[in-house]
Amino acid sequence: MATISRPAYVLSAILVFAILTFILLPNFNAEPPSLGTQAKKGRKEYTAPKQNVFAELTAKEAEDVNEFLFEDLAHLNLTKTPKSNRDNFVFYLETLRPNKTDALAYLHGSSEPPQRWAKAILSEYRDDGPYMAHYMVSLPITSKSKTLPLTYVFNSGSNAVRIPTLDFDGLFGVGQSIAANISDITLELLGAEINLEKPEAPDGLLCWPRPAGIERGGQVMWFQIFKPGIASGARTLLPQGIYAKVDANSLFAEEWTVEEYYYNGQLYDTADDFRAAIKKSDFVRAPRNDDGPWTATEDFDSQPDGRELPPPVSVQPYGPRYKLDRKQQFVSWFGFEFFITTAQATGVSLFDVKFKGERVVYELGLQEALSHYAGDDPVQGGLEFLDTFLGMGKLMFELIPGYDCPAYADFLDVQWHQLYETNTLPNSICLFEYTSDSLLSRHTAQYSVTTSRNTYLTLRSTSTVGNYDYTVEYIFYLDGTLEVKVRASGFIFGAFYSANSSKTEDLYGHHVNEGLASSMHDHVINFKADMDVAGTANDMVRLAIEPMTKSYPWDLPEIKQRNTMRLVEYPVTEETFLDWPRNGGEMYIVYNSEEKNSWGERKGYRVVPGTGIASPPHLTIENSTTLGDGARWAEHDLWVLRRKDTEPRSADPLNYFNPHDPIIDFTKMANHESLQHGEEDDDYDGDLTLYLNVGSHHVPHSGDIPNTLMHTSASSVMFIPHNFLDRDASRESVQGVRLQLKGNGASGGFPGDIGDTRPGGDDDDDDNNEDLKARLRRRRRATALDKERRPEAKYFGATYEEGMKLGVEEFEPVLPQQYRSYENRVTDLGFNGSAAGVWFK
Ligand SMILES: *[C@@H]1O[C@H](CO)[C@@H](O)[C@H](O)[C@H]1NC(C)=O
Ligand SMILES: *[C@@H]1O[C@H](CO)[C@@H](O)[C@H](O)[C@H]1NC(C)=O
Ligand SMILES: *[C@@H]1O[C@H](CO)[C@@H](O)[C@H](O)[C@H]1NC(C)=O
Ligand SMILES: *[C@@H]1O[C@H](CO)[C@@H](O)[C@H](O)[C@H]1NC(C)=O
Ligand SMILES: *[C@@H]1O[C@H](CO)[C@@H](O)[C@H](O)[C@H]1NC(C)=O
Ligand SMILES: *[C@@H]1O[C@H](CO)[C@@H](O)[C@H](O)[C@H]1NC(C)=O
Ligand SMILES: [Cu+2]
Repeated sequence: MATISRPAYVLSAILVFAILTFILLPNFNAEPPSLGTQAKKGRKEYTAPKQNVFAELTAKEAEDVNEFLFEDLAHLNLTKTPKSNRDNFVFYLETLRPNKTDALAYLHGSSEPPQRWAKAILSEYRDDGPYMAHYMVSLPITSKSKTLPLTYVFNSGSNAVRIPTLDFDGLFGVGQSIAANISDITLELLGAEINLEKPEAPDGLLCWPRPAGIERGGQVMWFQIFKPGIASGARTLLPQGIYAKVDANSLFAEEWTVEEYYYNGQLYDTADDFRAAIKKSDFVRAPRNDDGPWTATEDFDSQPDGRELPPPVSVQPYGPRYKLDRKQQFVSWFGFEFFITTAQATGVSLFDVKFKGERVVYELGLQEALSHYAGDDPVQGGLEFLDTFLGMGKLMFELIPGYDCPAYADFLDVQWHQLYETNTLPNSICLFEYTSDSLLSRHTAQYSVTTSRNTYLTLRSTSTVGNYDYTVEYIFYLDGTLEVKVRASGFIFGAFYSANSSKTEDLYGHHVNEGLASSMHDHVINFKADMDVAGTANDMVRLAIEPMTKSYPWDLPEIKQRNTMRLVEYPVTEETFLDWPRNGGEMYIVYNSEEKNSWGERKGYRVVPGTGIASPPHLTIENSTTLGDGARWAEHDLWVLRRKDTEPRSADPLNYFNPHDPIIDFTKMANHESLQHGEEDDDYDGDLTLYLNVGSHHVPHSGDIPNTLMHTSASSVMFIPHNFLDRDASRESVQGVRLQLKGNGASGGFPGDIGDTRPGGDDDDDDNNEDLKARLRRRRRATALDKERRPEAKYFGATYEEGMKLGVEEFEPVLPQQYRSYENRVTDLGFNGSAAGVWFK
């Protein structure tokens, strides 16, 4: 926790909690440790067909831009060593991704790569306070480079957002002062007092404000006392039930005053009123919420039957089947091809995702991760987080080989640039193939049985935002299906349980420990999917499955009317939301406007709730009091919009600060524009962008203690080929086996046998008859087989052979030697380095 320090001026929507463990990540220049198999080491170099025009800035580019800005924006008098937000400085740099038309002209045409631009976010002090201001700088830096205000990606009309404070430290000072001023009360009710010397001491107390403020011309904030937690940072399980409401309208934190206190369902105007009440005989104490073994994230000691053996794991003795260009971050796997890139706010995105040579999705990436709580206390009642504000990309820490991802996975480093430094997150994205325990297909016939393995490709990262670890993955299947999936784990943000039967805690969760209630909340995590199904000109339709009553001539005279069902197509003609239909009664399909498959059906991809606990959710709360217009995308499942270069994202991290007038207001994007194209008076080309949500309605129960589990928190959306090709694409790439049980006869031979009785037909040399000849060869073999009356196993795709050598590290990587980080820059939802800037001591 920060020490008490100078005043801070704080306005609306303030987050904070902090306790920052200082960094950092070691020795980035070290060779990545060798992971996985020998086979992987001997892999051939692979070069992407095109360069990655979406790639994050290199360290050199960032350095050049920093230098250039000092000259080009000399009037701002930028400093490398800011002392507060009164100084102007370059806060962070990242790639400004090229406009789609320019990128496509290069990727799918013969143009040169598009002009590369950096996006620079400066902390700028203006007359009415500090701002975060956005600029674009052309690359590479030469005498011709220029800096322009970056406004076109926002819809507020401005390139800047006012930051409500000069220095966030003041907040923490106030929290400490609150706790210190009522030490006698905290000792009496909680058995602890704040330790100003060592704020993180396990027997001390912490006091933070709830992130969202209450608007009242300025700022009112509720603070709550927490215990720090002993081992794993369990503090969000340790709210203490004493709250203080602070009038934070003054510029100077020293002038902030406590307006009232709240404990166990009672409000007290002053600390003395609170003291007096405690002394009365009718004072009712709530149970204490103390740390203890119950918050421990591991049980190292229990030995139930079976724990003496490790579980089965997956190995990859012959190396991967995908091709990876690490430099360009390009992947190719059984018809799928895509570029990977990252950003500090949003983590991993994919670009130009193709299947069998045709584009399916131009861009797929996280936009924002919202969690919104409800509760009958002043903190949980208004708690809400927008996690890109803290940095879903910046907080992507190193993955543990053998656990986060198979030991044989490829691991990629991520870089980001802030305050004139390049930070590297080692091994924070992994890529691997995995074979599911369940099949992709199987079929039993009279004399044969055939099975195909479901092997898929996963690209995974984990973002640790305060109490939660979010695992984000993109999964590719052999049939052309693409899935985006999010899982959450970690400590819930619990509510203090006051055991006051007349309070309404049961409305918001369950009692999960002596002094702790769970606190219901919605996780709504937004992704952009710029669909380009076989090209940019697309149509969205709802294909409904509807009951109907109809009379058929062939039914007469017995049946006059038959109750049955049918398909009805409803085109989506204007920008709108769609919610997942009840009973799965509609299919949402993106069709190409012209391209058809061989059967005359439009080439399409279906968008569908995927695997996980249930249909992905949208926000239950309507017109959220705290969110304003800051995250309207959360209110429905799926949105269909026109794609525009001026609307590249559904949200900006700085929406946190002015939710009632955000720099990206989604309502201005989803504004019912027509999606019809090819019309005379409109040059709209039919390019669609979808925004969709995953997440969960999280009602934590006793099984969320100590941590929420990934398997029950998972949710996903899938993109499934729908008449995209002429038949299932997985047949040509899948690995499996057919067992021929008995070769001859009317059915059940190898494909092509049936009805093909021409004897010796393979002496015909006509090339067109190659297929027939192959069938006959198979048939003769099958006949021979039949005579011997032995089943035959025939494999498609390669198989394992004898003589493999596997080291123990294929099963159990040598940890911690293979782990490069020695400290993680996890925050307890702290402001430092958030989109709002850094603290200055
Ligand atoms: C520019 O910055 C320097 C050093 O930070 C400071 O001494 C000087 O007063 C500043 N000038 C202006 C015009 O802000
Ligand atoms: C992208 O397109 C917008 C709108 O046409 C334009 O204002 C902007 O300058 C373009 N950006 C780049 C990087 O070319
Ligand atoms: C704590 O008490 C001191 C001394 O009375 C007072 O000046 C200060 O404002 C109090 N702090 C808060 C946050 O109320
Ligand atoms: C319990 O809470 C209710 C309102 O939430 C309050 O009126 C009542 O006084 C509380 N009871 C005690 C014993 O604090
Ligand atoms: C939310 O706002 C919309 C539009 O103003 C309104 O129609 C709806 O009734 C509101 N819902 C609630 C619960 O306030
Ligand atoms: C905040 O972040 C900056 C930049 O990374 C760092 O230098 C500073 O020490 C951090 N402050 C705290 C209180 O952790
Ligand atoms: Cu949750």
